[in-house]
Amino acid sequence: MNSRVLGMVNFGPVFRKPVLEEGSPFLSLRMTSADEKGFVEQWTAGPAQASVSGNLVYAHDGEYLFCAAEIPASERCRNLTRKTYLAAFELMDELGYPRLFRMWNYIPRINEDNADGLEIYRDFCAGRSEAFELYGRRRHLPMPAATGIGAQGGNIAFFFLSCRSGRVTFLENPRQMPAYTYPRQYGPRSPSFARATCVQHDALGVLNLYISGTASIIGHETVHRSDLMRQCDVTLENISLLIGRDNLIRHGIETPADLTLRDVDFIKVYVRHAEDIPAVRRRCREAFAPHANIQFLNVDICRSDLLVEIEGIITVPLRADGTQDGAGLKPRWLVHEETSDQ
Ligand code: 3EB
Repeated sequence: MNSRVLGMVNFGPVFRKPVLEEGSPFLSLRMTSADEKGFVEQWTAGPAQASVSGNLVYAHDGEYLFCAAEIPASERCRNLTRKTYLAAFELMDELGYPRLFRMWNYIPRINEDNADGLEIYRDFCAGRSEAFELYGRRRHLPMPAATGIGAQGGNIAFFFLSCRSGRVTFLENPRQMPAYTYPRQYGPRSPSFARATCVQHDALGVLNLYISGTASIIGHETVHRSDLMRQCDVTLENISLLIGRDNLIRHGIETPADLTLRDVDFIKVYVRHAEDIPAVRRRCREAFAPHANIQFLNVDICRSDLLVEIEGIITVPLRADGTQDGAGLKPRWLVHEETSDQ
């Protein structure tokens, strides 16, 4: 069956492993409390073919691949993380969508210890890093933009987007150490991600910038450990620097106008303490454009001293006359009225 839906992700109160629902991949993450409905993120594209392979559920349209997977529960997640990631990389190559540009990883109990006393996030990072290393022996696979964040329950799950022919550029932040070179103090293996990915299809007249989960980290260190507002400010500054003119030029990307926080859309703001959400919301409302889609999710963050993390997407028109032949790949959000912008 062909559908224009590449994939749907529910950010709601119940976890359900990825399945095909009405012919499209559907993953439900437990990211809200029972009385909040949350929102659905829908990725649409050209007519897509959907299928299931092991615990991977995916759809592709000739240019884009969406794939979601559950990592089944275990005492230690390293091996199944490596295995599931490797299966995903193989699928990308088999189907011909080798350019992995954006991944999201949702990890319940992220700051708790596993059976060996290793933090679950660090255990996850170890398996993920091994998968990138093992696969890298076969084919060069750069680190994509990513989010690695807590969830309120369920199993570890991820979803990702890769493409066939788009030009992809991976960005780093000038005042942050690349995460994949973080020192050993943060775990046996570093997190595997870039700070953003730029995806361009020359015929389209737009580029898309997918901004990774961004936090109050300078160099490799968390700054302002227990100061919520300062963590918000550093996080927003990190995004500004990442998308700013100098950094884009450094990465060989030219845009007609400078990009600022006002250009960011589909912003997910992850907040560790529920009681901090009103203050974070006020700060974000000032920083981002009034029309931007923003959702606030109360989950733990991968370092126990981080209070907030922010991700988003920018679509940039490239032609002087403002014409474009498509918007590139961006999501639609179906927001339940009760929980929109309380
Ligand atoms: C950081 O900058 C904060 O493990 O995939 C941000 C984005 C973070 C992605 C991941 C982790 C991840 O290190 C944490």
